[in-house]
Amino acid sequence: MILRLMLAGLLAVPLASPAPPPSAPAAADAADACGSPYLVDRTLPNGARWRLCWEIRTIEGLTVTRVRYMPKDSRSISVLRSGALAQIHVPYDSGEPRYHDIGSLGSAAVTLTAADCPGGELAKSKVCVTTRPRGHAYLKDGWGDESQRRTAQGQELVVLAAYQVGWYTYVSEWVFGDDGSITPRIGATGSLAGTTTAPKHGWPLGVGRKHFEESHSHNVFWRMDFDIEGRARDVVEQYDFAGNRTKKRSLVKTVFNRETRALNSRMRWWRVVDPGVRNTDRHPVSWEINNSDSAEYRGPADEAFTHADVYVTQYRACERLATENVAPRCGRSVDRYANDERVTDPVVWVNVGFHHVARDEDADPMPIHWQGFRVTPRDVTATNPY
Ligand SMILES: [Cu+2]
Repeated sequence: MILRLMLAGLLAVPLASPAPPPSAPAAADAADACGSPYLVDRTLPNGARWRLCWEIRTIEGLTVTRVRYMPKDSRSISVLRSGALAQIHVPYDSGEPRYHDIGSLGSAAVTLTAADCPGGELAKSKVCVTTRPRGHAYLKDGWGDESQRRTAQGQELVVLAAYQVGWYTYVSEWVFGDDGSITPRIGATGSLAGTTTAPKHGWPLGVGRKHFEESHSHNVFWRMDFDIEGRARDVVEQYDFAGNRTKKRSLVKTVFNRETRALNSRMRWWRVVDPGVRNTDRHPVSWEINNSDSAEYRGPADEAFTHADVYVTQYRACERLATENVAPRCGRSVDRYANDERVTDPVVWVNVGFHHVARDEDADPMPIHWQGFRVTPRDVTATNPY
């Protein structure tokens, strides 16, 4: 066990930071794996603490590793071994072009300024680490008794980088809430490509109706390598609630013991659970995955990677990108990775689509449009984490 942890630690050392000395303790903790400026250790006002390493990888760009969450007055729990973008697939509505924007994001990282990082710190001019308000954490009326009234404002930690890819500028955020949530999201801004097309594939921009800007999709894939207190025992489950057109709803659990692809469905969600890690009420600790905001783009047969919204695969180091994965002895796209192998160390791939129909407001500089998904703690703490 200790040897495996040591090996995992050595393999996960960020490319851009020095390796820990051989005598470093074998712990899957960010503080042992990286130092300034790659270490983020932030306690938010409610006492929630997040600790992680970041690195800018040549291929995937900003990657968070060894992510640990420490609820107030509680022990720390590791959540992710790593999280990164895994592809931005941009097919245009006329059928062409069809871009795969990730291949060397690291070299496309935009230099950030203080204006891009309000209240935060810039690292290497490429990564911003900051905190910001997230609105109400809770509000409970006192029913006329002010002493019973409860209200609190939430905060979140943000680690972000931006990339220039063609005309677009992508802002990639990893958001860690003081409620234990993780929200990976990406915003597209910069400029429209200026591609003209037939009216049925676009929308008229500018003066008159001579220029039709071509509509397109941004199909963004994230790769999430969950390790809840180490890689052992982690299981992915799918939850559905049967009873459509009746009064009742019944919970239906499907355990993914083998690699699989899954589709979004209105009440469906997934979770990564470790039955061996319990909260103080003895309930297994898990993180829920919710992908309800996707346009669910489905491409032709030769783009089978677009045919599912979530993929669960067995961990493999060479399976890094959802498409255009270049590695000997490894598949080329995520639909090929998910081939019924037994899953003992799950990696979850989340595909979130946004169909971009340009509008007059998208004139330069184009207002940012966001897409992402939510990862929420489920029974990590036995009670309200505030
Ligand atoms: Cu767009």
